[in-house]
Amino acid sequence: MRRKLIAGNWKMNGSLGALAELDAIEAAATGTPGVDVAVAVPATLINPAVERVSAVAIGAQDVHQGECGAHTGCISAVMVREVGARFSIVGHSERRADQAESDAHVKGKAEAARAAGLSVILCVGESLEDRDAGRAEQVVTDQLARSLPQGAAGEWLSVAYEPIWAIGTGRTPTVEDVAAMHGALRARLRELAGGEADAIRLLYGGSVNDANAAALLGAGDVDGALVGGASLTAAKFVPIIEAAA
Ligand code: G2H
Repeated sequence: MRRKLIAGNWKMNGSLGALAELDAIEAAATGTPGVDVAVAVPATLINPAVERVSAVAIGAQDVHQGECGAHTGCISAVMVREVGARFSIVGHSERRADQAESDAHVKGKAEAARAAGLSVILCVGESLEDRDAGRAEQVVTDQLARSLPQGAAGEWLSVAYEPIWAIGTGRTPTVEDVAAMHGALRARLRELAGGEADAIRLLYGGSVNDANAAALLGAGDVDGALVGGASLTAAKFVPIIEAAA
């Protein structure tokens, strides 16, 4: 009942010229009607990307938890929605680390995004230290509990499990480890979101590429992927979309 979602995250990469990659990504999205395709671009590229493609949902990589005010350099959910964004990532581990975002911040950002009419991809994930100490599931499900927005519902919320040690490193957990973590997240969602829990998509993120996508997407309770480096070009991203079909 949950449609697959393949979402790209361009991070601090891209330019007006790079938007040409979206043309072939859009063609792949049109050719795989059973898969939802999205790309989170830098804020400067949201509007030109929205004007270029329609079959690919264009989104933001972060929003501020407020609507407007004295927050130099920040961008609100209302602002990105006005220029055509359909969703925002919140709580990516790079922002949790670089901008010291807490779970409370992340929850506020998710709620602000929802209030502005955006869908949300909420990221959670453990460090290598947590994994090696055998506490990964506890850490990640606790992070989920603290950052889950009020009224969480499958219509607008996806949760991305991104082990920090797998991001941009070429390392991935085993398919069994991914399935176990997604099972733990689903169980915690059932406690937290009641009847909505089974409608919320669980994405895997961290070094997804064309070679490992089919196996990761085939793991239990994996409803899609959040893809960084391999989403920057259509040549690398389209095979991942096709693997989800
Ligand atoms: C994890 C992922 C995208 P990459 O950050 O969110 O990036 O696929 O480059 O590991």
